[in-house]
Amino acid sequence: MRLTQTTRGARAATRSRDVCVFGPVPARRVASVRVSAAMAAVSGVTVKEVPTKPYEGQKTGTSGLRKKTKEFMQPNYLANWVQSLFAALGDEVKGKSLGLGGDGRYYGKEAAQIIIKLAAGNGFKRVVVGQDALMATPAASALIRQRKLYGGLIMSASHNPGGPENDFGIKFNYSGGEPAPERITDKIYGETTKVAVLNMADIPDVDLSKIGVTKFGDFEVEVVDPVADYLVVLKEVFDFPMLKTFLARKDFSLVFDAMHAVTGPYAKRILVEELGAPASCVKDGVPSPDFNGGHPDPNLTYAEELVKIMWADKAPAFGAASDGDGDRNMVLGDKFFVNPSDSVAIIAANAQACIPYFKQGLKGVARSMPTSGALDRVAADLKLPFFETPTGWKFFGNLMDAGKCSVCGEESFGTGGDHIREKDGIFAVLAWLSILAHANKGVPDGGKLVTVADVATKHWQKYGRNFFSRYDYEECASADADKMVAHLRDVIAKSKKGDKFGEFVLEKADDFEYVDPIDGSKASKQGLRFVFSDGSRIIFRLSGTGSSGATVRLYIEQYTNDPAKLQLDAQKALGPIIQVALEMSQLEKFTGRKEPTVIT
Ligand code: G16
Repeated sequence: MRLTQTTRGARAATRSRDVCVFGPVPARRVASVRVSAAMAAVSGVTVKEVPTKPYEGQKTGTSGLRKKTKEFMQPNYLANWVQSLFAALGDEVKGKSLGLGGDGRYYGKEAAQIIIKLAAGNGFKRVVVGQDALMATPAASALIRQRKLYGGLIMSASHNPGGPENDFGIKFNYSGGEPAPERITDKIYGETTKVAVLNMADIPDVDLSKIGVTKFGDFEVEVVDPVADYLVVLKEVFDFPMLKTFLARKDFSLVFDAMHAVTGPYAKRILVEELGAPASCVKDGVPSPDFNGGHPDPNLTYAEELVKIMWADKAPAFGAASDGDGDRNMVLGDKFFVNPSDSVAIIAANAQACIPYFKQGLKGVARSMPTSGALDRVAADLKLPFFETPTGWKFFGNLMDAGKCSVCGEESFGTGGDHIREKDGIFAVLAWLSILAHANKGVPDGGKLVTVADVATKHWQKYGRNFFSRYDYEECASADADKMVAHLRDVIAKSKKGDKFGEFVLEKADDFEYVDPIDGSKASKQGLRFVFSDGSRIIFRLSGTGSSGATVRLYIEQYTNDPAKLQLDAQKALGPIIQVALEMSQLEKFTGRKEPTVIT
């Protein structure tokens, strides 16, 4: 990047001391940009009114706006959305503090500078930003809560690949640290269709590589350690000394795959520096703008290097991976995959005994609709309030704020607790390590270690097993996917209780609708589901996180409590119901796809 005069000045100033102060910066003359002193949103900061025109399609998906990086890099594309957000929030942002960070992907640093200028131009008094514009999503949620910020912007397209040819994204989280609810995202979208002026503070770029405060009049930018606030929260949740003792066992070893994404620095700090694990346990721990050309999605397909390690002859006892922005997780044992739907159920079942933060017991639990019913059985056993929400972490926020949910999870490799308001990959790792540490308390080092597989098997023996699988058909033509959905709606309309689909007898078929028990808001068309008399389910949804085309998701679930079947391979156990799903949807006919892109 070529440095402008002012940028060089700013960099030199921030290098020389921790706090640098700029006076009002003289407004530059820019063609068609109006500079108005009356627009000084914060004292001492001049604001330029930059004319702009709306872009089509800036509608927020399951989690923020995700598009191709090149789309985001078009003139004012990002700025339009951010300005629309601030317009949707209105006057209440004036004088407030905004959090900012991202997963380190390509365009993040430039985007941060644009956001800082817009924040100052729209009346925020302070931006608290992670060093080098880095901040894992759960850490951003923790930062917002710890520092009582008005909210925060997270620059990430999560598990989607990064780089100039791939994806970028942005989302807003509110003061509780939770992703903005639909009533706000709908409002933002409305603003994007009419945005005409960007309020840009006329300030130089800020050096984000150095921790410290930079002041421009009454506006300030504080660059912070992206791990620190989050670590404080995690220490309140987990018993760090117990974990440290456990990780010191000679018969236990672990590997954490950061997938060249944001969790590398977190894993080094938490697992290595705090808990004493060897530095070599962190794989691919340096964040890279394009995730080293990889797809930072912690599943059996995209985390194949970790899978190889965990299925090798002398595999570590524990393996985990996290995604681009650190909110997803995959947990593995020695040659053992923990399905995310099982993972949240197992964490919930063991939370009170193993995790200090939950020692009074859980207030309730929740899962997204497509997630398997394993958690339901734990809730029934522990007599806990239970909630089934649409896909999207934002739906858990109200339940947590109302004190009705302590642990929640999704089949999409998301697990979390009410310590923050985002799903939390490192939380899941520490939760599993806590469960293992507890299970091995009486086992001498070098004795028969209770493994991840043992913990899961014990759980299935008690509750039965919900076999679960998800088939993803990525980047289908949107029109084809829409036709398949229309066909399935037709099947639902024509179906009735008692109809037979293969060997399965229909109990009900519907398009999932959710009424939030706290604020009464309604979310419709949240997935087409077929529920059968034995509790088996087939669900179809279109992903809301892709950046092009349509990703069809097919979720299949079947329960057994037959001890002889507990250890069956999930794909084998689910074979017949998968066939039923493919036939009823005519997926191949509509999409032309013979095989899924990813099987979980
Ligand atoms: C986001 C949401 C999750 C959701 C997931 C998948 O995760 O936060 O709640 O389950 O997308 O959504 P979809 O099935 O619509 O693609 P992330 O990790 O991508 O931010």
